[in-house]
Amino acid sequence: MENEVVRADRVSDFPMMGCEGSVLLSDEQKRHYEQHGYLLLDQLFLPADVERLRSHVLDVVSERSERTVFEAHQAAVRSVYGIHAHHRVFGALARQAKLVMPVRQILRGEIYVYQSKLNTKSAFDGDQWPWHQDYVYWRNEDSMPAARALTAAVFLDDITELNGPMMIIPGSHRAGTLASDTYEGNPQGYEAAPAWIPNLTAKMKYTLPKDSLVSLTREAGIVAPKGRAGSVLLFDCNIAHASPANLSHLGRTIALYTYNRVDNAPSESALHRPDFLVSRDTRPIVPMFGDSF
Ligand code: 6CS
Ligand code: FE
Repeated sequence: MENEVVRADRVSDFPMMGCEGSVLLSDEQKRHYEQHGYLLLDQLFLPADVERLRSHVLDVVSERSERTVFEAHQAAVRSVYGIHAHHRVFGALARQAKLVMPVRQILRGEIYVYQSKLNTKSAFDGDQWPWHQDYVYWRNEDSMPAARALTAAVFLDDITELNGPMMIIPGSHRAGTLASDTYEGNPQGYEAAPAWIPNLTAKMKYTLPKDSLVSLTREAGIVAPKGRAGSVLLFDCNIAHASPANLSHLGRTIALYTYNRVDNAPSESALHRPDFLVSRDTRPIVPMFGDSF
C-alpha cells in the first residue's frame, strides 16, 4: 500500500498504525480552522515517533551550509531550511498521512512542500519572530499567486508558556493580506549575508504595523497554543503570528512544513530565492501511511 495515492474519502479504510480511526479532520475541526485560522492537533505523533525525529535534530543543527541561519549574535542556530529535501527522516515526516490528509482537506486539492525548516529557538538564546503574515513573503519574494498555503508546525519539544510559544491573533487571516512595514537591507550581524536573509531573521523584512495589531486584537485577543511534543499546529498563510525570544532553560524545536496547492505554485521564471526557501519540486505529495519514518 506504500505510496499508493489514496482518495481522501477512502482514507478511513486504512487505519493508521498508532492512530485511532481516520486521519481526516472532523467537521468541527474544519470549522474551527476556517473561523480562527489555526488548529492544534494534540499529540498527533506518538512519543516513539517524536523520539525518532528528535534523534536527528543534532545532525541537522550541526550541519553548516547556506541552509543554516544563525541568530544575530551568531551564538546559536535560528533555523535550518530545506529539511524535507535534505534529511530523509524529515522528508518522510512531510509525507505522513496524518499531516498530508488534513492539509489536503483544508486546501482542497493536491499539495506539495513549498518550504520546510527546523526552528530551534534555543534555550536562553532563541530570538523572536515579530508580528507578521507569512503570505506577504511568498507573494512579494516568490510571486506566489494566491494565499492558498498553510504551515504545519510539528512540536519536537513540549511547548509551554516559558519557551517562546507561537502567538496568534485568532481570525486575523480573514482580514486578508495586510499592509506591512518594510525593513530594507541586511540587519546587524548579517552584513555579508545574501539579500534574502531579512526574510528569515529576528529583524524581519515585512512586519505588521502596530495600528493593525491594535485593531486586530481589540476583539480577537491573542492565543498561544501550547502542547506536548508530537502535537501539530496548523496555521493559515495570512494569520497574524509572532513568537517571543526564549528566555527559559527549555529548548523549543519545531519542524515547520509549508504546504502549497500544486495549482498555486509560483512560475519558476519568477523565482530568485534559493530552492531551499521556495521549492522547485511541485509534484503532488503521495501520503505515506503507518510507521514510516
Ligand atoms: O520568507 C520566508 O519564506 C519565511 N519568512 C517568514 C517570516 N515566515 C515565512 C517563511 O518561513
Ligand atoms: Fe511566519
